[in-house]
Amino acid sequence: MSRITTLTEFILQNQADFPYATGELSRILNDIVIASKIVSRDVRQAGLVDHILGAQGEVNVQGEEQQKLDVVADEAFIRAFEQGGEVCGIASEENDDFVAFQSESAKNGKYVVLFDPLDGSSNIDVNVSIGTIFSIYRRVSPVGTKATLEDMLQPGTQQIVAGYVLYGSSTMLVYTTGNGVNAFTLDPSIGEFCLSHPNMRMPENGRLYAMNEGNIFECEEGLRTYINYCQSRENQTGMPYSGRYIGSLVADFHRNLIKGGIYIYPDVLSAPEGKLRLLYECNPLAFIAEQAGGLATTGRQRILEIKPERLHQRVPYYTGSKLMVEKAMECLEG
Ligand code: P6P
Repeated sequence: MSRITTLTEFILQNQADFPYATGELSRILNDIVIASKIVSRDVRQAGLVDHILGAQGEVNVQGEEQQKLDVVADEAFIRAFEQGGEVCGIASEENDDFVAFQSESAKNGKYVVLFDPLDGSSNIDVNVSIGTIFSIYRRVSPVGTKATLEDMLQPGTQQIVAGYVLYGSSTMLVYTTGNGVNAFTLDPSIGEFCLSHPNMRMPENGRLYAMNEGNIFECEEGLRTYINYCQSRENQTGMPYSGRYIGSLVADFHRNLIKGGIYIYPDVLSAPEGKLRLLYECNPLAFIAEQAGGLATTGRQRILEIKPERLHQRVPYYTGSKLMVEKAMECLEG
């Protein structure tokens, strides 16, 4: 039986990835591990514990009905970062504005974390996989002061760490520090995330495309051309691709990371800038995609190079296998 490497051991073994960080980033990653285990426990109980299942009755900044688990997950991550002492502030999908932590120790934190605590939460009540997505940046404001909006509005190329937690048939944590992508599966019997997919590589090509085709008549002609290509025998497989759309970004992304594929959420009439949020959905997954050999663009521009202007800014999103994203971009160019 091969030796088990826990995430905690892996982080310590690879602390050299952050030579300047003297353990601070490792502690933030462990904050994420703790919060992920709490959320995983609550997600697994969602169908059993009435007080969690169902809508919170509130509407978040996105205009989406907030699910109680959204709130639970948001609070779990915020609490972990605030108590961990290395993070000076956060931005989250569930909070209208960013949060600058008030304690003196937090003001001395050198990092900010942007996250979507529970993406795909509309799937909670139907027991479909959901996920947490996170990005860690070094602050640009002076240490010792409160975090600022500028700390949050950095291009994705400035990310130090990015990752996601997938609450699926198993709970997995996948992350990159810019030295490749590694995935860990939670073993509930010992309560540890264990290295299960070292040095992940996204297949250069694939035959799975993920898009809400209900939008097909609301998107641009070039995208319809690409979808027709996927459904034809003209593609490199000589057979129609398979459509696989879970309606949960993290689950669709993770499948494509392993099997190859493309995920598309374009700008459509009902969402002229696209639906997905740049800071805490598109950027972290783009960092992972590129680190695994894939691509992430707006269909025309590299996601990581976009200079953010607003906290909840949305962008069109094409991400996945390199050759599939390139073909989609070629079709969009007409
Ligand atoms: P639609 C979930 O709300 C989400 O942000 C992603 O996880 C998912 O891929 C997408 O929106 C689904 O959106 O419009 O197809 O229901």
